[in-house]
Amino acid sequence: MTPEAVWGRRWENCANPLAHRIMEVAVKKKTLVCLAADMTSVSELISLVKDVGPYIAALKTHVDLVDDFSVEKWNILIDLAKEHELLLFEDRKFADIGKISQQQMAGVHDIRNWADIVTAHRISGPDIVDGIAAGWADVERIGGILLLAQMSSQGNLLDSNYTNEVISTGKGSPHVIGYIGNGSSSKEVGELRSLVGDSQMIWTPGINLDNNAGKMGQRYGNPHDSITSGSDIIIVGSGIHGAEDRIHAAKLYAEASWSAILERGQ
Ligand code: 6AU
Repeated sequence: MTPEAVWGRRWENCANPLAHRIMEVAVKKKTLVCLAADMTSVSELISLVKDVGPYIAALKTHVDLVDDFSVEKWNILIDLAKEHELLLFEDRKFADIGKISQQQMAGVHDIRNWADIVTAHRISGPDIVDGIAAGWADVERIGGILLLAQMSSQGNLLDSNYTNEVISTGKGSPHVIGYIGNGSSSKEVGELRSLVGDSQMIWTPGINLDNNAGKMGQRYGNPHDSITSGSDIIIVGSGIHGAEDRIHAAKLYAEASWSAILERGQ
């Protein structure tokens, strides 16, 4: 199948080249899964990606969870991600003023040099988008930002007014590839999709085939409901890396996501 046939309006309307890249990879590998690889060592990350790389479309990291970080080790992970055609997504959740966000793109982890996508909160003002983009520009790279429009954690402060502000900052921005939505609620994902329209993506964490697995305020919905309500990529962490058989689990999430996008149709 072609990306046009699978993604329909989204393919036609998303102008960001990174959005097209992820949509192409998703179709080629028949998966809409972004792996939340929340591991604490580079070797664990590498072994996880070796196992489940064929069943995922993007790799999300929290580089500050890794206790043995070194540029050399991280480069091995980057090469492995490339082998599997995975976009690298650092879930940094930038939240500071624009200038500091630009500087935080550098620093010890040098996110600007390897991440294709990062997350940012809108809390400090709209200039955070320019700050992050300037970080990439400093090393002559271009990346995409996912703004947090909703969250999956209970009691979060991102109410509907806040969500509206996030969308008005992101809409039309060449740097904003899309938004993080609350995957645990298909109602909220549907509302977010109506606000966003077809020209940007929605990625949803808070996804687990076991609705009751959430710990410390995390809430879960399932891949099917999230995608048919308007999510484009499901972000799955412990549902895969915490499973006894993680290859089997990754296949299950990939299949569920792929059948849901085909069902969603144009
Ligand atoms: O599947 P889990 O619950 O093991 O992991 C969910 C992942 C974690 C969180 O940092 C992240 O998704 N996340 C985010 C993101 C992606 O920004 C936002 C949110 O509202 N909830 C959430 O869990 O790596």
